Amino acid sequence: MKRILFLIITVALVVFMVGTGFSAMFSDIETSRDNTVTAGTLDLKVAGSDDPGVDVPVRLDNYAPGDSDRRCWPLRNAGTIRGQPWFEVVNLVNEENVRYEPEIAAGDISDDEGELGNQLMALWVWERDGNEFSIWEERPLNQHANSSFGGPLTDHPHTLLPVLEAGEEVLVCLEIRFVERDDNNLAQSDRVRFDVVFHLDQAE
Ligand SMILES: [Ca+2]
Ligand SMILES: [Ca+2]
Ligand SMILES: [Ca+2]
Repeated sequence: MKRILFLIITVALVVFMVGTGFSAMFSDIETSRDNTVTAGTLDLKVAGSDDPGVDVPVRLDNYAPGDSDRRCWPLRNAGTIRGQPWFEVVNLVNEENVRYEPEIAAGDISDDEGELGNQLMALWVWERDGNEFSIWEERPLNQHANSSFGGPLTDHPHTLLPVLEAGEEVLVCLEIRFVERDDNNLAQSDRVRFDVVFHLDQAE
């Protein structure tokens, strides 16, 4: 009985081997060699620079009611993959400097806080190829503090900055207008400081 079982298994094995390629028929093989995966790069340059060497274009001195100026930051994707730029305004501080006689006469009673940031109207735009798009409506500079702009998840996403392909650039500009109003004297010699932090995030 064992012998018959052994014979059956042997015959079955031979039939299986012949049926699955142990026979000497025609065949062919090719190899795709050196497959690799390499990570791309995402590298933001602001006016061609990286931290801590990024330019500070907003240095408006002796600003007076009626003055208006626009300063721009060129943002470039120096990496190899596409990225979504956005930015935020942080560390905004209203400095009083000295309270001069006209400020006191106008009713400035706060020694530790300036009034200029409320009298400057600020407007963010982006420019490319001679076209200009508003990023956020004109508002007092103080209202831009601790806000983010231009990205799909930012506080003010109503106009997105354009996605930057590798090597592409966009100009982000801030227009600052010193409005004329009755209480301008409160802001004599005052100074507003702020930082603008630019981001570039990987885009779809
Ligand atoms: Ca960089
Ligand atoms: Ca004050
Ligand atoms: Ca003041």
